[in-house]
Amino acid sequence: MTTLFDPLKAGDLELANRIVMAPLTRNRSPNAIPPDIAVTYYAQRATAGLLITEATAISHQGQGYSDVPGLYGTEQLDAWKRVTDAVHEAGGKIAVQLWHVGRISHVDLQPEGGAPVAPSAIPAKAKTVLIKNGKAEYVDTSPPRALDASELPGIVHTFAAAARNAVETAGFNGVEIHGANGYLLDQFLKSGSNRRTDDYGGSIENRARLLLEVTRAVAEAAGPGRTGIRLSPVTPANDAQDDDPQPLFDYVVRELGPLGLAYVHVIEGATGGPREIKDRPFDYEALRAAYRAAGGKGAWMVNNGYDRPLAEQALQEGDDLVAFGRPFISNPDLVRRLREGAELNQWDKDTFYGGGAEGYIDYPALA
Ligand code: 8OZ
Repeated sequence: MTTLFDPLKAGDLELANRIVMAPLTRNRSPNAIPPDIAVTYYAQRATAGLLITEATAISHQGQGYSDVPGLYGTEQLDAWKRVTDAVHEAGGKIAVQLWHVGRISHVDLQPEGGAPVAPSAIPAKAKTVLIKNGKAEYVDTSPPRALDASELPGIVHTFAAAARNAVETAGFNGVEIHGANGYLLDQFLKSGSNRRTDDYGGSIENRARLLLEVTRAVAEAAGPGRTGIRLSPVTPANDAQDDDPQPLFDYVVRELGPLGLAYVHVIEGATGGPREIKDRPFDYEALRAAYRAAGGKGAWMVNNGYDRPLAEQALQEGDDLVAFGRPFISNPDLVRRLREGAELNQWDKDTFYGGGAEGYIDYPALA
């Protein structure tokens, strides 16, 4: 019987166990540069089979929150190299999450105070975080402008450049494309945010086009066996909605199947909330089956509200990896605690976003 503590080869990634640290936004990177305490934070958690970093902007335009890190400047890459060196020294593996927020941004965070970009000029009913005087403040996202089709190759290129820099310069073992939670690629996928009438809107094939172009380009840049992708078929996060998500996501994973990716990472239900949403049913087993039927050999990673019993059940049912989010914030040694059935430290929501060492690197490990 497979357990959470068994190793797994996911594409080119040789993972010591099936427990993944989910990407977790922490807003502690002024000027988009990961701070010294990020080196400690990630190294403390290096016993995870795989660490996925907090979402990391591929460009200034791709940034939507105060003090989130980037992957487009030399100082950012140098700081990330210190993180990956420390994780490797501690015996861990780390992938960076490649992020373009699309319309989930604010003019204060955009180049020259411009409007955030989106598939269509439809404002999101969503908030973002601005940090003022060290305090996180929730503000409405700014109305976006629709991207011109001529701008899309540049966005594909920027994802690929970030991926190449991530593995070649910053020392990451892999990259994860953020295709979830109502950010740019998810905005293109979903009918609620995409009203385009060109090759990137309308049919399922058209709405999935940008995500698939990005995935192929990133896989070529980083190596397919070092590339993963995160999807969230039915999350309402950041005003994401699709009229008919099952055929949309079945199509997406069928197209991903032949690419030879390291893994597909699926958020089940509402991100950080209920795993089942009454008016948004979804068959995740059918999704995994569609991926496998299309030749997909990558690891199938699941996420959202898992504890040890539920995670073990997922492995018995054919999932390969389980990503834990908030439990990893408050338990740097989560793998050991799960193995030993030890009690978990409770997390403090007030220190999730912004601030310094407190609530970040001061959660105790077992003696
Ligand atoms: C929480 C706060 C800000 C951003 C996501 C990147 O939901 C995020 C995020 C989460 O994917």
